[in-house]
Amino acid sequence: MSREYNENQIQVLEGLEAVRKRPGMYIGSTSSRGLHHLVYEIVDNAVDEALAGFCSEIDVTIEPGNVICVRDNGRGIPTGIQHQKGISAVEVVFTILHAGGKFGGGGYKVSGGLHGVGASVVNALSVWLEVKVFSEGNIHFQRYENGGHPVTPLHVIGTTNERGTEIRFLPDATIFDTIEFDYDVLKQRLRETAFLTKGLRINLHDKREGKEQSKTFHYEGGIKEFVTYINKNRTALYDKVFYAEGEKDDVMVEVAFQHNDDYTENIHTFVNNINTTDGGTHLVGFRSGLLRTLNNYGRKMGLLKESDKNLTGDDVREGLTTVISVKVREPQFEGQTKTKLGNSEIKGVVDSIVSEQLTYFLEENPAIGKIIFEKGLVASRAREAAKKARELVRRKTGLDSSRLPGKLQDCTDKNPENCEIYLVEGDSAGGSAKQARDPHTQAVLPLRGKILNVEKARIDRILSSDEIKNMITAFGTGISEDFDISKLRYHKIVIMTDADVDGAHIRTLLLTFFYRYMQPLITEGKVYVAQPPLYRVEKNKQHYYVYDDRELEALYEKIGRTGIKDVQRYKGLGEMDFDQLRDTTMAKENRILKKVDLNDAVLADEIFSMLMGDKVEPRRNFITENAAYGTLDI
Ligand code: TTJ
Repeated sequence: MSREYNENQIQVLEGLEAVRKRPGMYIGSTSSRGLHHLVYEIVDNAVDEALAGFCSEIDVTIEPGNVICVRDNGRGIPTGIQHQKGISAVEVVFTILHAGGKFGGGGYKVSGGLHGVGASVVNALSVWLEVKVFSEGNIHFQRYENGGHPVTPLHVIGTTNERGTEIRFLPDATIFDTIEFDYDVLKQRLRETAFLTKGLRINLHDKREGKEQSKTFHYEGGIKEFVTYINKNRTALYDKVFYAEGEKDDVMVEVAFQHNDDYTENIHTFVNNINTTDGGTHLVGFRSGLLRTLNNYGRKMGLLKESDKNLTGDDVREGLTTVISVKVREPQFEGQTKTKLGNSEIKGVVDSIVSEQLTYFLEENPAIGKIIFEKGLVASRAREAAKKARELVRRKTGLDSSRLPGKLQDCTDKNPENCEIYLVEGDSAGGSAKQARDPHTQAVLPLRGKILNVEKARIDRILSSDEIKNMITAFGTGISEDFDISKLRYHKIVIMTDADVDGAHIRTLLLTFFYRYMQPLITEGKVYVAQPPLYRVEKNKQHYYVYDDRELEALYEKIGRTGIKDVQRYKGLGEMDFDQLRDTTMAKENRILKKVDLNDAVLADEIFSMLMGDKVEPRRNFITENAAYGTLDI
């Protein structure tokens, strides 16, 4: 069914070729992360149809062979000929760059956002892609191969009484580092998408052999349920979740929050469903509306005396979990990672919607008003005390000085760009690491046991922990407001813990600490996790290192089960000889380092609050669930 190419189509194919030449420019990277972006690109189109009010359900399936299928029950991509190009609208969507937004009929398009580069980019990066449109009684079909070349025209292949669009594609393994999809990564993202689009049902299925599972996300309460979800392993201070919704000057605003008894703030902000991890004007508007309204309320109710100072923003945000979602017609994203909302008009809109509806909420729920305000008052007093303690600690320990911790085995190279610091669990592993390292560029800092639970402690206690003080002085950066990444003494911070539950705990604690108090370390990609092997297998004088149980099975398949001389299972780093540790985990030529991103840290924080929090039930559930998948070694 091939067809002659006209000039238009040749241009089109050149466009898609450009995507294949520089995929990173379009989807961020060709790592596993970029791979998963392909799915979001496609799903976002269906979400747009849901936001427009014409789609209630989306199915996302990982099929055997890592083929992705996305199906919605919307109106279907238009199948008629587009006069401008002389090809069908479907073909335009899949072969012309940046054609994503053309058929949306206005609206607040998700697919025009951050990586909203459109379905044609997915097509360009696929071995093959098939589209089916179910509309007006017919099933329309087209297939593309080899990076977006149509191999059939759009044609009718049958009749139907369903409506919707279905896309199936196989990512190109010559472009991506891996085409193995991670169910949990998609699960996390699709859950978030469902929270942000209330009423929308999203079903995720894994149909790969041995991995069969599925999950449905459907939240009638939208971001209100998102807040409940974030707080589920924490102890909420009151049972309602504040929720405000409004539209002003063509901007749609939704805000939900609830306080818990922790000391940290959890805030997630979104613009057109895109996670704005650097905040921006919507966040600023929320903060000012919240603070002014609470102080007005405190004055009015006599909770603040005439001589008392107003609460500060920090006071009212202690233990506050918030989700903000705004829909903006022409969002401007700023900052290096383009994850900060710049539109100045949004601040006032969010401020006024929050203050108006919060004033009303506090009047209706005076008991909650009192709890919130009193939490702020306690925080305010504690903050004053902590400030004094912190100044004292700073002076006593010389956190700002260049005196390095005694436990640190520093490297000799003083250029931070060449230097790495290994954070190692326990003194004995620290000893092996010291012998295994390259002393020119690799420093080792042993950490003793569990580090402090930073979710449950204010800054004064955090700063009195030796392990934390050692890290701060070794890094040279300071902490929280004083944090300065330009002073970082090592450009790689490598967490190296045992491959067991305790190791996982310590890793989680460290990530949580970095996430809460040294976040730029994570956003600027300075933190890594070392991957020590779990087994050493010896056969015929050859040895093999294996990183998990699945790999061990695969190795047995490959080399055969007979004649294996020795299988050593490393319980901890300390059991490895230093040369084994060097060859497998520390030497730059061989080692595998996993770079930590903000998603990992947020997840760590979530897992952490569950493992370490006050509630027993979620902890037990987590441990049993994960023990079944073998990710936790219990
Ligand atoms: C646009 O306006 C006219 C009616 O159809 C609208 C439309 O394009 N709807 C639409 C597109 N629904 N679903 C899609 C879609 C779904 C997936 C999974 C992938 C893509 C590229 C589009």
